[in-house]
Amino acid sequence: PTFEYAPAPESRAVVDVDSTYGLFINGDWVDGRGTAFKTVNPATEEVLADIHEASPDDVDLAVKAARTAYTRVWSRMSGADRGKYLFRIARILQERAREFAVLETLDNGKPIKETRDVDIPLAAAHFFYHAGWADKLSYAGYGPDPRPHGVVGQIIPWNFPLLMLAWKVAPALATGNTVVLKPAETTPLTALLFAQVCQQAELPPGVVNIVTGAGDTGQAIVDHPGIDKIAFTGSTGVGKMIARSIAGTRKKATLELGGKGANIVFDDAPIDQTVEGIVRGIFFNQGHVCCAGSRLLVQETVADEVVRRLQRRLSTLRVGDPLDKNTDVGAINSRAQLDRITSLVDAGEAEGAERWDNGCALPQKGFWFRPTLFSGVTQTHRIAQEEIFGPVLSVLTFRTPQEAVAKANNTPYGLSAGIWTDKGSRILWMADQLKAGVVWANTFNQFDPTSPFGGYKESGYGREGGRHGLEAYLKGSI
Ligand code: TXE
Repeated sequence: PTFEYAPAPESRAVVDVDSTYGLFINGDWVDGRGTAFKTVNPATEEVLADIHEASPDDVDLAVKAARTAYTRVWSRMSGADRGKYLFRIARILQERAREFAVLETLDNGKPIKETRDVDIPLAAAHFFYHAGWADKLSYAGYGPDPRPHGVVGQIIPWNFPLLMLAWKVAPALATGNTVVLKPAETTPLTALLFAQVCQQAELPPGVVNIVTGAGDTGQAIVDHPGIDKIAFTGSTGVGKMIARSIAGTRKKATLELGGKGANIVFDDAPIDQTVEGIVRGIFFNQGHVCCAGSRLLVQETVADEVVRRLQRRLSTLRVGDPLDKNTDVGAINSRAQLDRITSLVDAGEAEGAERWDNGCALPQKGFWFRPTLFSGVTQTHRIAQEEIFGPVLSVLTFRTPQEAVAKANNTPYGLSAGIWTDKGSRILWMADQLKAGVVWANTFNQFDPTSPFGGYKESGYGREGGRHGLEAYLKGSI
């Protein structure tokens, strides 16, 4: 079918979504032998396409193709030549950016202004950045002959489908590994479009293989004896299962798991800029962000003022058609995720926190949740401890920097934090004390391929991005 959207004449575009997609193995499309499933547009509940499921035998085929490509072609190629392919892929992503942005918005539900300005340009940037590394690994402290792991199994989530693919595929290829990648079952389309990009770039067959399916397909990748390393982004629960599955094997792993980031606001912070940062921290991408600032820790003296201004600002957020370029908050990615958000929000109310939402009208069809704020939250509330992964902010207060640090660190997670203050020395002290893989100062949710990203504690281990991210794809590392 052909999907048309026309929220405004100037943003009119057409994307063809094939009615059925197979698996991309050894440079070709093959039929999956599992049970086919459908991917839907979460904003309308319309079926976008039928997707083949990869059975364990299909995964085996993909791993074998990746192994052959690794031994015969990719690991023998010079870094400079590998880099040329990555540059080519990066340029094609830029050329086809509009097509990717529309498809991502259709399949994921996130606003087009985010796919247009963040997801797709950053995905291309990751390929450009890693293309530059491909012929410079020996100068980066990895010795004269840096050795890749071999075949890498990559399992990615649905919140940034193409971007998570780029975070995984670009460093793997730059360092000479080959890949079997599984996109999330609710957002497979841009990964499948990326397979076309691999063909267009004339990437040697088998270097990138894309298999679709849900947890069973993921588990088949994890368990396959031909896989040398797993790179996973997803829930802490599945991350733990993967760690258990590969324990005692030779397989390496990097795990990027959940988070419960604290956005810490001191009374000397510039208030307008801070309110914008808090909003960006939690309502960007409907809060489907592992490093979201889902807990606001605000100094008691300014707490009422900050909450008042936040409520005023949240009332201006435009929730609705993700393809409308003025939309700020799009659809929740799936019914299952909507149910998870709803049940945690209900728990917040039941435990005594005060719930407020912006009261906006929501579309009749699709999966939606109003921007929501909880005040009167205490540290033991579930909404202060568990990842909601939706547009919901929990507000807690503190008096001293020491108390802020103690509260910020008081969750099982350790992925992100933000500090808002005019005082440089306080930023340095806090950044040192916070158990978080990324700490932003007077900003939030800034991403760049040059910076390593990853967590502590139950947020996982290993880094992606920057020089540190390359290490995970070379022997001698985790
Ligand atoms: O995650 P899953 P779900 C968190 C967030 C969210 C919750 C549940 O809190 O509410 O997880 O989301 C594949 N072996 N995050 O259920 O199941 C699955 O097919 C191998 C945080 O969607 O972890 C998908 O490709 N793979 C997060 C990927 O794992 C398996 C992003 C993630 O899905 C598998 C997403 C198995 N046994 C959710 N079971 C982040 N860190 O950004 C599932 N998968």
